[in-house]
Amino acid sequence: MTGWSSTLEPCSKSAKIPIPDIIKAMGSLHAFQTDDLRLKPIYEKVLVGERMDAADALTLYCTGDILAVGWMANSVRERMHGDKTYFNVNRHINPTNVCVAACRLCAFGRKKDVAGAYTMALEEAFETAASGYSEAVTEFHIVGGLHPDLPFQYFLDLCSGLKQRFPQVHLKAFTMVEVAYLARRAKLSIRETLEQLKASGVDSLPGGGAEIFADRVRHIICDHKIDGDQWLETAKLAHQIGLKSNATMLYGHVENDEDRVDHLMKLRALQDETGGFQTFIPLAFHPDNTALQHLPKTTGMLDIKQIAVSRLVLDNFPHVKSYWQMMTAKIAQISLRFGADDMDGTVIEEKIYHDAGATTPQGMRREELERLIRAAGRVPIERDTLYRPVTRTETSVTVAV
Ligand code: V47
Repeated sequence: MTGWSSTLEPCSKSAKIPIPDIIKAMGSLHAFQTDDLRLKPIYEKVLVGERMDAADALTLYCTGDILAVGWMANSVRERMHGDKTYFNVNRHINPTNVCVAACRLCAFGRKKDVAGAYTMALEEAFETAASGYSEAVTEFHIVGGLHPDLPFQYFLDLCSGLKQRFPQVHLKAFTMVEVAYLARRAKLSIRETLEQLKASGVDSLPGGGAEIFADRVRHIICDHKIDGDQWLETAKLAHQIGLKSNATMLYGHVENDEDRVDHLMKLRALQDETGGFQTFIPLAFHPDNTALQHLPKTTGMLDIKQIAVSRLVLDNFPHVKSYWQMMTAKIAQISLRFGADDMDGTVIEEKIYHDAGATTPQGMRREELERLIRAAGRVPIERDTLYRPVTRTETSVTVAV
């Protein structure tokens, strides 16, 4: 206990100690402990940096000892990033919610002539982009429905128009599902489609549309989307032409632990091959207003565990993001001690989760993100989409290259 008395003030003065110092002092006191003997060999692997296999991953999902899993994930996270915790100042743009797919998981997509369906004219999309610009955003995150009539040229013009107007903003645009659909409509190969999107200004791809790769699950939740292998193949092609991407996993619906493990293993195998993934983002299923609204919402325990298991299994992914919009700010903050090193960004206007019943705010100011990160005992680092630190002054935004 000598370490304790030398680093902490007596209780009566504890209110004056900054929260991060208290958390750090506690960290050094806690050795790994668990009553679940199945976790011991996994702990041995974590200590020496050995890769988890599928059986380990299943054990991590099955155990009730969330603190032991969190301890291991946190130690890996700290080995990789120390206290650094990333966020960015971004704006979501959803150019259309018209979608041919009718996925059961989704509350955002609409058929084109029904109430609530919208498609932005290009000028409208540029105005939407500009309305977040007062925050000096460094990223536009652009995703939308699979529109049956919009020509490929619309998307090329959207990206080149945004680049022309906002040259310093990174365009993280179009999921693998959208890319594959655009390719089909334009009668181009996936590679050609990606090359044209890149030439028009796309800088990287978001991680959406991955859902769960297992066919059995995909048939239930998103029957009309490309299958898991096609998603992975599209990501591989993107990486091959020099576009980084993220990857997601939608959990908390009809999948089981084996499906989740299969999903993580497939992503890890592709990452071994290409190294093109930056960030893994587990997405909690929001059932409201979807065809699966009879399903219960995910629990805090599952959300936290999903973050921790992802960090432990995806040893070749640089970052695990706890997307505050989807997790809630409170769970996202706690997950910074369970494996996550990124909270996503200011967002400004979120539609996909809010159509599905999310109760989080539409956006968050950068000061609030920083406050949450500091209160978790971590050091906030504003990043650009490629994880380069961003420096702000009253009048300028600089990215360290
Ligand atoms: O692909 C759709 C999911 C994704 C629901 O790359 C739903 O940085 C829960 O991918 N309940 C789009 N999830 C969002 C996405 C994303 C978000 C934040 C950051 C990044 C990134 C990517 O949202 C879809 C789908 O998996 N989704 N409907 C729903 N009802």
